[in-house]
Amino acid sequence: MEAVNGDDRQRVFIGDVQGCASELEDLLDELRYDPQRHALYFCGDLVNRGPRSLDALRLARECAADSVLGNHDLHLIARAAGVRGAKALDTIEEILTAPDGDDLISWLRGRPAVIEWADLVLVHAGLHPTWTDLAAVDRRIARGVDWTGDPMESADLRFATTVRYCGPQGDIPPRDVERPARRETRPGHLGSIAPPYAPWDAFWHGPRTVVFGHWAERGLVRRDCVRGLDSGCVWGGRLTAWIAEQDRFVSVPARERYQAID
Ligand SMILES: [Mn+2]
Repeated sequence: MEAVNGDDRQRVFIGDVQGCASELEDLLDELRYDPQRHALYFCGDLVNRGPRSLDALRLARECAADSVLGNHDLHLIARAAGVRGAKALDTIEEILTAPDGDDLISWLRGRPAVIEWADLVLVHAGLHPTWTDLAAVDRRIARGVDWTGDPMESADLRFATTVRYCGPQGDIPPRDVERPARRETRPGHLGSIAPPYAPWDAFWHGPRTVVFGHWAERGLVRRDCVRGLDSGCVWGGRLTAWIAEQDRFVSVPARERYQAID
């Protein structure tokens, strides 16, 4: 196996956990997770909507995993900072009151928006078509985000953690542009949005492979230089891992449908 950054462990990427810690335990069992052999990376959104967000965060830390920031992680950080109120489907109160809550939230706050290797890029939602120097983007985010305010005020961070469709210059479709209805989206299907808009990865041409999550309605994505891992565990789908060195998906079913798709 080729050594990556002096580390010969296999890189295992895990899709959106969203508090589904039981399924994360099942998935680690299924992978025969071994910290000597596997380096774990999460696609972001470790927390919220699912039943065990606190345990999901603790387990990620026990595994010495890394993660990129997701929109739900940012929501937790903003709630902890007192700049946002609770949303109806939030399941993160237990983190805000836990004895190790501050420590877990400050760990999350230190996660980057993008992690990159010579052959791969990890981001929660997607990459802006005009981003060429990702390290510079990440530095700009790290410098620019005011963590005492709402981190979503950073346009770069908002894009990386929320984009689904965009135009060739990264413009987000106006609200009145028709998007494919959920019932019309199928796993792996790109969606029939009107040009110039398209799923963000239509503008990604490699050569590196981008690993992302965030888009449960679209489901698993396996295209040239793109791997999408959000298979909707919290919605009653599956929790999916992708082993980079084997180009192999491993997944386990949700034990329950924790949230109904509206
Ligand atoms: Mn998300």
